[in-house]
Amino acid sequence: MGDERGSLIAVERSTGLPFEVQRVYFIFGTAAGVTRGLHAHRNLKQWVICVAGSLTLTLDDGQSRVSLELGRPHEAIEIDGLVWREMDNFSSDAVLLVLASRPWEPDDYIRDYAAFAEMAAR
Ligand code: T46
Repeated sequence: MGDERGSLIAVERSTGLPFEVQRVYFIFGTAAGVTRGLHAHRNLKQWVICVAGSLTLTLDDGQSRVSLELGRPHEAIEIDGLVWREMDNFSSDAVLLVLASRPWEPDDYIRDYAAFAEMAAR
């Protein structure tokens, strides 16, 4: 919804968001060379939107891995189900906006790749 003043992007159920948002967070100021994520979730749906800068998001469902170059604020990546995620190659101006279906629940994280792979194989 851009005009001569700049751009505005709205996200709501009617534009395709498939869950009720219970939490919003954003990631910025990540130093060069840092890898974030390195975990999966048991019960969480998320939309991730790179609203500024760029980064690489790698998703792994236990069968295959795909690396996505994020850098377009009008695109959202949905992460749903048992998916291992890693983020790296952050540009210094990168801002990642995340809309989440659940409050922050530390017990929902699976931080051990072998445990994740075993769960994903079931
Ligand atoms: C994910 C990827 C895309 C909170 O206190 N509340 C929150 O809602 C979150 C997300 C984090 N935190 C605390 C926990 C840690 O002390 O913030 C610190 C950094 O979190 P974390 O190391 O989990 O950040 P990332 O970038 O590795 O992962 C995050 C999300 O945690 C995760 O759910 O899918 O971004």
